[in-house]
Amino acid sequence: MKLVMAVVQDKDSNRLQSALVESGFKATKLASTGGFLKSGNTTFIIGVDDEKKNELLTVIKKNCQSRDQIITPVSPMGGSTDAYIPQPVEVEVGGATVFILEVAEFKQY
Ligand code: 2BA
Repeated sequence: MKLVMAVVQDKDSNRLQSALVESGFKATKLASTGGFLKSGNTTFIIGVDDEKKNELLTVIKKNCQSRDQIITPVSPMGGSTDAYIPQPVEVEVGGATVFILEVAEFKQY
């Protein structure tokens, strides 16, 4: 069994949640915050049998899209803050950042 942790954009989370239910995957949805952008994203934790892992990854890939996001850093990326004029920076936020872990044991009581 695997534990799949997928960090996705909030905009994709409802669509992905529905697709997971439709495809028969059990998932837990957590509100999370990206360390870099400091804005909300969504983390799904999904326990899945080994043979269903690839199907799950296909569902995640299909329902999450990457987008460009403009951010304005509040301080310069290193160096002095003297005469610092914030400049918007464009970053591409991925469709999904996925971690796949081996599950040692799984129990439900
Ligand atoms: P954030 O940390 O808010 O990052 C959003 C996007 O900003 C990233 O998209 C990346 O394009 C850019 N970025 C992140 N750190 C950067 C840095 N030090 N310098 C320049 N640009 C940077 P993604 O890579 O697609 O990541 C989307 C979200 O997935 C992240 O949100 C974070 O919540 C999570 N994530 C990504 N990699 C992770 C990792 N290795 N461990 C844990 N969470 C991760």
